[in-house]
Amino acid sequence: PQRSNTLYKAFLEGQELFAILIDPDKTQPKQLPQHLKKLPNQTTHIFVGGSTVQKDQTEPLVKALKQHTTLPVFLFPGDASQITNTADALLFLSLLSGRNPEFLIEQHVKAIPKLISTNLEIIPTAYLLIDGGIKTAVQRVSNTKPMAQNNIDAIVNTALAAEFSGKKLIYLEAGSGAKQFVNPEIVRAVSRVVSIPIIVGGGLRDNNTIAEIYKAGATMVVVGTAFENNSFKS
Ligand code: 1GP
Repeated sequence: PQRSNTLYKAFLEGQELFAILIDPDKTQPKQLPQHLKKLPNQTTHIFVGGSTVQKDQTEPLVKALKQHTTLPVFLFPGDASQITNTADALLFLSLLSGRNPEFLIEQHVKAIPKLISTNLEIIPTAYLLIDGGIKTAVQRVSNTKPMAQNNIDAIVNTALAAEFSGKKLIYLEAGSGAKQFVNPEIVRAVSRVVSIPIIVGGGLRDNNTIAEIYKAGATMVVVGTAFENNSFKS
């Protein structure tokens, strides 16, 4: 089979990418038209996903999104039940900061019946949970510990091990609603050694911080909570 990598190419083009994360657990399809009106101008992608999404919540939301926006819709799933062929791409996430086989390989195998003949563009993504100063949903649901922000060597080594294992993206995640976003120092250290693009999310609320994150070497940032509660400062 031929698999496309058209959407991945945008990550290699050097543009600053900006994703808004919509959690099907928090947003109903009928709220979308209003919701999308407040998308920041710089938005290039919509991510859909969450840690505690019920089985049939994702597909109706993605279908509604496709009616209201032409931005690419990427699945950012907490587990295999959140996969729907109605989106454009799938971040095939391995939680490499943790050692729970469920999120290293088990959910991936469970996803295959849905993916075997999919048109989704599948992007192998290393997902590293970094301590965001509060116990986040990812930590609770995945039953793994985040990496300490001051353990930069371990974070860098994990990111490089991910690249050498064939991952195409590194996602540095402080967790939704994090008090402390991923320190730009961490982004800088990772970007010095890896050659694949870096995504940063968790606790980002304003464009000044985001500018620092890009400057440190991130290709994409992801904003969820600040968009949901209308507190994002552009
Ligand atoms: C995406 O989980 C984050 O990586 C979103 O975090 O909700 O804190 O923006 P926020």
